[in-house]
Amino acid sequence: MAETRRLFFALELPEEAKKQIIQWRATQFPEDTGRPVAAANLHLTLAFLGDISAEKQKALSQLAGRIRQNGFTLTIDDAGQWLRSNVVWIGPRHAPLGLIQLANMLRSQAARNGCYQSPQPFHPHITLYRNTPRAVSIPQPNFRWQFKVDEFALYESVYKQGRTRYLEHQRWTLSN
Ligand code: 3AM
Repeated sequence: MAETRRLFFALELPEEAKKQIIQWRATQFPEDTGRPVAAANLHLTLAFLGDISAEKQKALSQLAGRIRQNGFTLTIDDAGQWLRSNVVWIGPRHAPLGLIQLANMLRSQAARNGCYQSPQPFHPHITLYRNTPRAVSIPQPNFRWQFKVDEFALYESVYKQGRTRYLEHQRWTLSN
């Protein structure tokens, strides 16, 4: 069988934002909340592609490279839990149009190339905990992390020796 890779497009977070998020998380949630996502793995997923061939990766990378849009400012000022997927997340209360446009474009390119896309609308979020065993009390979002986004990237999710790592494959700059 041809080799495949588990790939997704995402936004990386600035190091400073990651530090602040980790500090906030450590002070706000009990230890048994769930499996905390490692600082290095904090990201905002734009489009999940699934396990795809090198050929499909190339086609989708070419399409991603043709996206022409400006960067945008992202404000992370909300938090919540999804009981269906058992995750605790933070994200923007109001997603900027640029973020929605970028994700919708990547998701429709993926769908047109045979990558299953969830019919649910895009809910931009950064997962903080996975496998949350029960409903947790979500603290008031007493934060407002804001940063400029002018790049996006293609990542591979690699699961090895019980750990998930995200390897960056390619990165694109957002400009008109
Ligand atoms: O950042 P989050 O946690 O939203 O949940 C996975 C993670 O996104 C998501 O892809 C990102 C990198 O692994 N993911 C994994 N399997 C998925 C699937 N079958 C999926 N998203 C949609 N459908």
